[in-house]
Amino acid sequence: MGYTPELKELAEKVAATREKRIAKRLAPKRIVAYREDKGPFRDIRDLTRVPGIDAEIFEAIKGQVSLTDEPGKTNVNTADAQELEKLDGIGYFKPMTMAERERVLKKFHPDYKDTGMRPLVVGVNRGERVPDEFADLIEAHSLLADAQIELGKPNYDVDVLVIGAGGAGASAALIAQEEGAKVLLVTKLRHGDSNTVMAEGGIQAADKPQDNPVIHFLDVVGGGHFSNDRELVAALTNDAPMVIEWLERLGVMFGKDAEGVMYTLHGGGTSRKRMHSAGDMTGAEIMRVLRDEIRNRPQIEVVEFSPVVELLLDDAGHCGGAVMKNMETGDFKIVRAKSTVIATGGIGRLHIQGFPTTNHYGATADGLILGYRVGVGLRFMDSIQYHPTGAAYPEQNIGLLITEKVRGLGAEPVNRDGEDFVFPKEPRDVESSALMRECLERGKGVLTPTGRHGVWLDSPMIEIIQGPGTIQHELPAKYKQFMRHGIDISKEPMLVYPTLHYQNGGLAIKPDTSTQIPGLFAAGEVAGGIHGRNRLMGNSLLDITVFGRRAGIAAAKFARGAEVGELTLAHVERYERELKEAGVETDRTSPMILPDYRYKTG
Ligand code: MEZ
Repeated sequence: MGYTPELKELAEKVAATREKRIAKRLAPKRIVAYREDKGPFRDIRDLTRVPGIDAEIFEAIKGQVSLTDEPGKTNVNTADAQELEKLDGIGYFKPMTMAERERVLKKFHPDYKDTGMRPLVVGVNRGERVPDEFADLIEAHSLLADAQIELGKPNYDVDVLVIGAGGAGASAALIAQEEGAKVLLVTKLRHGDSNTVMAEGGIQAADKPQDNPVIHFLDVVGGGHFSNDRELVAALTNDAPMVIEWLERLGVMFGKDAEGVMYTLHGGGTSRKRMHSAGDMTGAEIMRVLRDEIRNRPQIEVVEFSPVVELLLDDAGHCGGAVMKNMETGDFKIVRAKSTVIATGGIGRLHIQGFPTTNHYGATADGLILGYRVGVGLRFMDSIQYHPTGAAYPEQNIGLLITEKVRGLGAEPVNRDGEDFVFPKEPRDVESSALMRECLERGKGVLTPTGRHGVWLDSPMIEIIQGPGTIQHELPAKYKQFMRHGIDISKEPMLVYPTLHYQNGGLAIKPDTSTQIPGLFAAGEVAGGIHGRNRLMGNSLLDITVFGRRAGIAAAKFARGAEVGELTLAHVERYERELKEAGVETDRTSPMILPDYRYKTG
């Protein structure tokens, strides 16, 4: 199938400017000067006539300046270029200043819109704004509201119950078992069905000589607009090198150079190359190994197709397990557990503000609902991450992830006129907003045959910069995914537009993953505060393993000293009363468990 003739024509404009754009990239110490008002400089000494460029500055920079006939919008990344900021008419896309970031975010990022969010009317975070789609689930009845359930005869009796079997849940289960706990791992789909397997581009860890966890910490906090919980960030970045070693020991095959040393790349908002990857299937590779490891440990029991529908508290207010539903028979099963870890992942399948998503089918916010009903507070739930590069074409791929590694390897976003328009490695929220601005305000995006907006992601740059064969070696999944539709991404660019990728917020936790309910822990995407208002690439695979491991340790430790009292669902009754008092009249129930994509009429 490939591109339509109209799109092919536009893709040719990208090819036409490619060489020039790459020349700028490959010569980062050259500054290309052009004056918008008076046309190109004809002589390097023209620079001395520009206000702000005195003889001293001229001497300092003249060796790095070359002249061009190409109007503005050139892209030069060099600290020396800052000297030229005073010179009018120099166009290049260095990272935006904080003020520029704020401006583009406020105008284009969906979180900053007046619509699409509302204050909650029940629970710990009453009065705080969250996306409407999520509020609908919070302000909904329990699936057990009218159920008669016998809690006195549990079907399972364990030390540690782990809910969710993606990367965080699997890490928690492994470590809890190593700590001596009897572990039950339950999941609503198959073991491993999770956003972990959808994560492509890498996992961050400051394990190179030019890097360290403090620099990583600063990047994370800067990327999160300084809103992150600092103690959680310290846990994340300090544990990172150990986690890479742990994963490698278990068998994860990270990409290595000819000397056998793991190589690393940049991601958006990272000041050092610290992205470790396994091609463009890093999450799938990590999940493969964690799942195998669990399958090799018969001490860990795994129950699939069994979503948890409600947590259980005991008469002392401690978490004492959960009620799960067998998806095949519809029966409810009771798990009594001395401690419980929620690791149910994200929210993408709620399609916040109508966005398509990169997320797996089960990402329906279940753990957030379970935790909120027993009284755990939420943080940053008004902050949703839109990955800058979701597929915008072909239609079958809409919203699927085009990993940030594509930009990490050298590709850049380009508009319909073949121009670059943004530094390619801004933090995600900023990059996404810049892509939206290019389409929605500047009218320089590309319209697909079904009327979707997109910009080009110039993937053929990668092989010119990194060498032939790089795409098939480093991005094998993307290559195949597009080849299936007749598009060779090593020769033609991809059409992309932001897609719903991640919930930045979640359940409030401490660095050991404990929540305010004794015996209840949370790890992975379901937890909030680590990434503040914007997560950087590669910190999610890191988060799930760092905090998954920490949850395993803390839950096993808690279980060692715990006795479970009488199990109750009193909190459900309380919640139902609260809904009534708040005047919520609805027949909605939650957790959602599976998204409903049926065609509806009327
Ligand atoms: O951390 C992520 O979200 C990730 C690795 C995504 C990607 O672009 O590949």
